[in-house]
This record gives sequence, structure tokens and C-alpha cells, in this order.
Amino acid sequence: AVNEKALTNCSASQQMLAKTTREGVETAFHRALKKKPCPYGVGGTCCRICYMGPCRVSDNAPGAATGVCGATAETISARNFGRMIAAGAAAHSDHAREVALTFLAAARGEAPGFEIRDEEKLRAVAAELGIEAAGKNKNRLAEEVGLKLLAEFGQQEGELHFIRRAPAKRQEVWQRLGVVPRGIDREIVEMMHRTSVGVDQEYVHLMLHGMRTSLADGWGGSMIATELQDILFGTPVPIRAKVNLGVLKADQVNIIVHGHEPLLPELMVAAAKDEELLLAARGVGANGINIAGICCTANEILMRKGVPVAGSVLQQELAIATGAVDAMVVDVQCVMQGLGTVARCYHTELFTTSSRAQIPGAIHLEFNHENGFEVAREIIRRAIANFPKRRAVEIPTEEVDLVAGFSHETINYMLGGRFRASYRPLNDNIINGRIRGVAAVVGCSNPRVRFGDLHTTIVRELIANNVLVLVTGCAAINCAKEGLLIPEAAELAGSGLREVCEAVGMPPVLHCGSCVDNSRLLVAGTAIVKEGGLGEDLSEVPVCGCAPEWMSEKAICIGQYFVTSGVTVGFGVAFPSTGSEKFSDYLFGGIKEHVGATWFFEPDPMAMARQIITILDEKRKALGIDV
Ligand code: NFS
Repeated sequence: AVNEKALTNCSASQQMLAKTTREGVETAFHRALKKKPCPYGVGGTCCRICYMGPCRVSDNAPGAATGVCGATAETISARNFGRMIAAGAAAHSDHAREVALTFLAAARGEAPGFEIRDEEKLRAVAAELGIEAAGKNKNRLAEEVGLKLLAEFGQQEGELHFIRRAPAKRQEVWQRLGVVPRGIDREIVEMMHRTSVGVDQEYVHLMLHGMRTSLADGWGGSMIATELQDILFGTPVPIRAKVNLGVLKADQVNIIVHGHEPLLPELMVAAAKDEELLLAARGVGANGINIAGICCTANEILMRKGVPVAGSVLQQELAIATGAVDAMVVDVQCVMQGLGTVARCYHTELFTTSSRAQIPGAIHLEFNHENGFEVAREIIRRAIANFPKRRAVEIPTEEVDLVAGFSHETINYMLGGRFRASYRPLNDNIINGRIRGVAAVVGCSNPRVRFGDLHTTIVRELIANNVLVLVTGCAAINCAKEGLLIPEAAELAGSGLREVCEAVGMPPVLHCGSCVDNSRLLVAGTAIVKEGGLGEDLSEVPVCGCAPEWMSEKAICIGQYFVTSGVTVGFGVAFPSTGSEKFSDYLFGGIKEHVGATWFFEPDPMAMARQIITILDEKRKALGIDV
């Protein structure tokens, strides 16, 4: 028997879990109940890097202290950790590369349906990159910006450009440690090399390169993705929308876009307004074409278009189980292979669309920047044809309001007012204590913990204690489902934070976007430093990050680039270094001497919230603003 209430705090998901259990359909939740995590793998001390093993080592198991090559637990866990960082950086950066290539094609007029939308941001970024803008039209300028940023992937020497956005003091820290990234791909490749058998065997030395690789993501690939997407699709501004499985409509053709790159989904949203397609939908008895998102694709088109969000990562199979999804379109990342099986149990057609990812049983319709509109239209046509084949339909009614769209630019305007955009009011409110500090609650959900509950428990406790919360990724979606992303949620905040939110009309929890948009948080944090009065480095400002329900390698990479940037980060679930005391001591302590911040591990959500508050209070004390 499956106890749905123990698995999640989300009532719509509970309903769909009961439905799938009843119908004999297996989801990630069911599979997780059947499997226990490998006890060596969970602590990071299972080595599969060469074939003298695989070796499972443990600090305290007699005869198992090293692998066949002599590698110790700290070397093995540091190597595995480094590879997680590299994989995470690769994922974000390959997404960024795809965006950069489409951006370039759009600038050259070779990508029908795409155009440069935010010329103001284009000009700002061009100036930052040292590109002369005078006398150039937007497409010509965009071409130069695209080429310059694209070159940073394959760059061999020098420094990534956006590194210079960081506070000067932080850049000095990186220079001293020798961790300034030279080129995005180069750092990822070097991490793979250093962690292959018989290369780098010193855990701190391995981690220094882990830091450099993480910076190549946070201040490199992810930041490039965010900036180019903003220029291409528009920089987000506050926007109202709806979230949870109730956004699926019984009387409309429902199409879910799921994955990460907002390229094809942007075209699908536009194509869904096509008169001819709407007419075809009416022809099969549907009242419209409803596009909804899952995972970070959802966050991208939510932030810019207000497209409804069907759910976060653990709802991908549950969405299909409503029986009302006529097509699901996926590209890359966080897409479960289990979708293929679940889709076969209902009428849903599953489409893979990236040249980099296929799933057995799915229909592969490859998207590239030349054929985007045709692919978008073809998928919608097939979804329409599929609509009459629905069976076993049961759509949960949960459909919750949210406000999203808090880019760095928006926060600037929102708090400062349109005529004096600045972070001054935020800094002042932190200094006078109305706002205790800022916490980022980000990352995935993981069926090993009660889905959604950790995010929302932590966020409720933080805002009650006057901590302004920034959310991204699946954490943002889960908080939205609990009604925490509307201005009215200020009622749940402590009196200081509440006062600030009510004065501005903003929620106490700000949705800053997808996971690549964690780069926005680096920019926002830097803006706080540069505004003045709260220290000279990110490590001095009362800010903290956490990913309580994490599961992806990408989350480890994000956590590491925050730590390397001077922001302490807490993770829940389990932590992949705990098999080695030495390596854990470094990540949870010793690393502070290098970067002024650490990781911490705390599976209990209330304890996590308290730990974050303690960290913020310590920072306040050091700044002499403890009131
Ligand atoms: Ni982030 Fe976004 Fe969600 Fe986790 Fe996956 S969708 S990139 S990795 S699961 S937050």
C-alpha cells in the first residue's frame, strides 16, 4: 500500500498517486519505495572510475580503507564530487550553447520565429563586453554579442567575461586561489581528466578545480543562458499566473512542455494562438489549446509569458496520469525515462525534440532553429488529433495563483521605484533590521523526502522570521503551489518583512526563474554589495542558500558556485561526501578559509531554517547591524 500523504504535502499529487496506484501505473514515488540507495554511493565513496574495481571504500571498514589503486575515501569522494560539478556545469552550459547558437541565428535572420526582443539589455551587455554599439542596428550588434559569448565555451586562455561582474574583493579571492575560469568547456574537460584514474589524488587540490569548474557555470554558462534568453525573449517583469495540475483543462487540448531550453516552447506558445490550429481544435470538440509547463521549461515561459505551470519535477508522470495530457514535449534534463511507460498507459503522445536526447517509445521530432515553427505546429496538430482518444480522465482541481518575474532588473525597479531604480531601499531595510537577510531556496524535489514539504516548511519559517526569500527551479514551483508567491502571503511574514512587502506590493517570496537563473541571484547579491553598507564581498552580506530536496548533479554545481562565490549553502536529503570524514570536514569547514563560506548538511527542514537564520544573524553581527 502507498501512503500518499506521507509522500507529499501536495494534495493534487496525492490524488494522482492514489490514481496511479489504483490503476497499476508505476511512478518515481513507487520505484523509490522499492529501492534503497546504495550505502557507499550515498556517501560518495564508491569508485567506478577504473576497472580494477569498482571499489567501495569506507573510512572505518577494516580492509576497505582504500581502492585497489590506493585511493583513499577522501580522494574518491572528492573525485566523485568534482565529476558531479562537471556534469552539472556541462548541462547548464550545453543549454547555454544551444541558446547562443539560436541567438546568433536569430541575429542573422536564420531562425524564423525568433527575434531580438530586449534591445535595451542587448546594448547594456554589449557595452559590458566592450563591443562598440554606435551606428549598429540591433541584429548586427546581437551577432557580435553572440559570437563573443559563444567563443567563451571554447576559449583556452584568459578569463570569462562575466567574472568581472563579481565584487572586486571576491575577484581577488579567486585570483589568489587560481580558480578564475579560462574557458567553459576547458574547465569541464580538465575536471574529467583530473578525476580519471591515476591523475589528481589530493582532495583539496581536486576541489580547487571543482571551484573553477563551478564558476565556469555560475558566472559563465548559466549566466550566458540567462542573459541571452532575456535579450531573445524579453527580460522578465512581474506577471500573474496559475500553478498545479488543475491548470490542465478537461475541455481543451492540453500540451505539456517539459525540460529546460525555452526555444521550442516559446514557439509552441506562439503557435497555440494560430487561428487554423484553433479551428482544428474546435473541429474535434475542444474549446482551445492549452499549453502548460513542467520543470525549468515551465519557469522560463512562466517568467516571460505567464504560461501556467502544471507542476515540478516529481509531477511529470502524475500529469500524464490525469489522462488529460494530449501531448508532452520534452527536450533535455530532468526528463524521466519512466514517462515513456506512463504515457503508454494513457493516450498521451510523448515527443522528444532535442538531437541530444531520445526515449524508447517516444516520437522523435527533432527541433532546430530553422524548422522550429513547423515542429511546433506538427506537435500541436498531433495533440489535437489525439484529444478524442482520452480515457480515465481525472484532473485535480488545485490551481493556485502566483506572481513570478523577479529578474535582477525587476527587483531593482520594484524596490527602488521606477525613477530611482536601485538596491538602496533593500540595503536600508536589511541595515535597519526590517529584513533580517536574504535566503535563496532552490533546487529539485526528491522522492526520498516528503515532496514539497521541505521547501514550504523552510520558506514559511524563514519569512516568519523576516527573511526575504528568493526561489528558483522546482523549489519555486512547490512554494507557488502553497500560495507563497502572492503579495497576500505577506500576512505570513514577520512584521518587518511584511511592512516592506506591503509598501511595495510584492510577495515575501520572489520567483527569480529557472535553475540557470540562479545566475540572477549572483547578480542580485553583487548589486547588494555594490550598493554599499553591507560589506565589500558576498561573504559579508547576510545572505544564505539552500536546496533541501535536491537530487541533480546540477544542484551540486550550483551549490558549489554559490559557496565559491562566498555564500554558505545547505543541502538536505543526504550528502555525497559523508563517506569520507576528511573531505566532509573540508566542505563543511576548512573550505571557509579559502572562500569565506561553507556547505552544510541538514535533512530536517526546521533545523535547516534555524541554521540559515543563525548564519544571517552572525553576518549581521559581524557587520555591526544586529538589532
Ligand atoms: Ni534544476 Fe530545473 Fe527541477 Fe532540479 Fe531539474 S527542473 S534545472 S535540476 S529537478 S530544480
